[in-house]
Amino acid sequence: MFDLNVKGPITVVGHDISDVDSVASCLLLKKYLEHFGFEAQIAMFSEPMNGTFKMLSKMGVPFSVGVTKPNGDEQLFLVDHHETAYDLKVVGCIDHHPTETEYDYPVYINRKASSTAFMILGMMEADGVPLEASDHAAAVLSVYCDTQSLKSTKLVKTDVPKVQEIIQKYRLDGKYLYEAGLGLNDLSQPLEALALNGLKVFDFPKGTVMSSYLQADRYEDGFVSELINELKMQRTKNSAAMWVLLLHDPVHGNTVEYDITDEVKVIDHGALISRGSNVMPRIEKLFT
Ligand SMILES: [Mn+2]
Repeated sequence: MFDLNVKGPITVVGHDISDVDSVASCLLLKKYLEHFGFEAQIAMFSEPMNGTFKMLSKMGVPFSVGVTKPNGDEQLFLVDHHETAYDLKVVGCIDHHPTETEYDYPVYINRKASSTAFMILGMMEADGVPLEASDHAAAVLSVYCDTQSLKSTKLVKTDVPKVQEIIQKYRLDGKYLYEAGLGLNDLSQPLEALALNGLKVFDFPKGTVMSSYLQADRYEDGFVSELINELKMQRTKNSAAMWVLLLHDPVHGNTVEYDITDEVKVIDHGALISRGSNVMPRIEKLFT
């Protein structure tokens, strides 16, 4: 185990708007610290990212914690980030976003890894901490979520055989891992919730533009027309000049854009594109 000289409780914390990797890292590190006799608790200083607890629970890792304000005397152990926005003492950090800056925390581990939780799982194994199926499930889910289902350049390729071995050994749901990792929406949710997914409001000089998006691997025609009708209504209700809907398909690599005004203009991009860099600059010009 790393050399940690701390008295009193240690507060393990992920980054703000915690994602699956942050929460999984908290769970694993807490267990690790407790195994070696430390008192540890998990804190969350801001709401987690939408769906984080739900995804973990679907993988057999039921956990949730409420948002609290720091009281000032916490001793923080940062996971999945290396700098805290809070004015609190930091006693340790384990992260996978390597930086040029060196931090003088008593424990500072920051190297390339498929996910922070997967790195902590490896440390636990190496140090003989007893592990359960749920620890493996949390770590593997965090890899999928952090690497867009093993596709992004963040993936450390040598981790893949071990990830696959864990999936087989613990009979994890590979299909769910894949969908969760790509951030695919569950299209059986109520239409209004789907219509407002990823909502952003842009106040341009010549009018307000609202935008939402979905991610799925297929969209039925009937579903798309119902969705557009809902958004026509939402546009009127919110007095927006335009509603930009993006239907992303990360599996086949395509985005279809619907520019909804009194008419609907459809643009099939033929590639997976980004709202921030590919769509909004063009829309902004129309309303400036
Ligand atoms: Mn991460």
